[in-house]
Amino acid sequence: MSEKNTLIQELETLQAKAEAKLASLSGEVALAKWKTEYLGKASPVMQVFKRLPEASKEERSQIGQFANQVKTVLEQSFELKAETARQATLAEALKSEQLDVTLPGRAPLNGRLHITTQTLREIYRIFAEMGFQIYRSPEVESDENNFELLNIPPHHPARDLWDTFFTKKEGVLLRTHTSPGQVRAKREFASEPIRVVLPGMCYRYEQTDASHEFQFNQVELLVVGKHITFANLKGTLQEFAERMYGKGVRTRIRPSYFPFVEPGAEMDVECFVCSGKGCPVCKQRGWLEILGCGMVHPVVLKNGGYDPKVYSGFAAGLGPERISMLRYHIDDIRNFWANDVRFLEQF
Ligand code: FA5
Repeated sequence: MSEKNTLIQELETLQAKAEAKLASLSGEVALAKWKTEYLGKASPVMQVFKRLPEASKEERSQIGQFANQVKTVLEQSFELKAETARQATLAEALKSEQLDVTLPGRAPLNGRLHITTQTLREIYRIFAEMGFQIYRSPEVESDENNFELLNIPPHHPARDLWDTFFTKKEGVLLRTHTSPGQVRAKREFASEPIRVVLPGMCYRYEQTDASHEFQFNQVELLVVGKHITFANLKGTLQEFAERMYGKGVRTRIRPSYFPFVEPGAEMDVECFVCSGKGCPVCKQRGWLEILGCGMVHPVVLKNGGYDPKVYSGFAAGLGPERISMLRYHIDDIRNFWANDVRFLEQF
């Protein structure tokens, strides 16, 4: 047999074998392997081109042509098969990773400010319009600032008004009200005029109920200057109530006792639940207390560095949670710090 016939026969066998193998394959990895084996540089078809010099001159072009033909046929078969494999992979992916673009999207959950933060900011805004600045003071306080300098010496029965959390360190406690901040502000500014609000968390060892928590916020008001009168205090609080709750809100100021003011008072707002008739929220009183207030006691002014013969002042302690309760008709203060989103997301 001539060299031509041998090579052509070899190529025919090779083509048949390659095509049969290709037909039996599936998967892109197997196909890539097939391509290297039958069309790569070291593949038998390519080797035929190297062996061409072995054939005679006349046979060379015929063998070359035939080898080229085999190579083209194999390449076309490969492309066809590869395309079919790509389509199969795509169809599989479309089936397994199905995405229904007609489904409604999921709304992102928006965070928001806690209801007390919102109320605190509203309180700051109202008092800022009246010329008050914010003065911050610590939640962990000395007994001296929380009680003694506010005219409540040790063993004075007035201490019973505030059930206190004491720390293990002698003379250090969690403040029961924001009034100790008064001492700090006065000592810092004496004897300049003062018009500040002192906000923050307070703590009391309380039996909790619908209107009492053991942690709650207060906002203290403090005004010190010359010729400050009880009329200024009343006017400021009435203006605050109207800006907070709207014109026509029913309030009352009644006498009360706090050792650090003289005279002392409390301000109530009509109960939103019973409209003044009496219910468990207002303890049958018809009114809800929102703040304590009064004219700063001469001893307390003196402790802060102001001469009570020259200066006078007023102070008040507001409860922002109670103020929110009245505003949004919330009937239990324990909701504020229970961290139940069903409650929190309503505001
Ligand atoms: C005081 O704490 C005084 N320091 C207020 C004050 C300041 C009087 C300056 C005079 C001059 P009282 O204990 O009443 O007072 O609390 C004031 C306000 O804090 C209350 O009106 C109420 O709104 C709020 N509050 C008091 N205790 C609680 C509590 N357990 N839970 C929620 N809010 C409370």
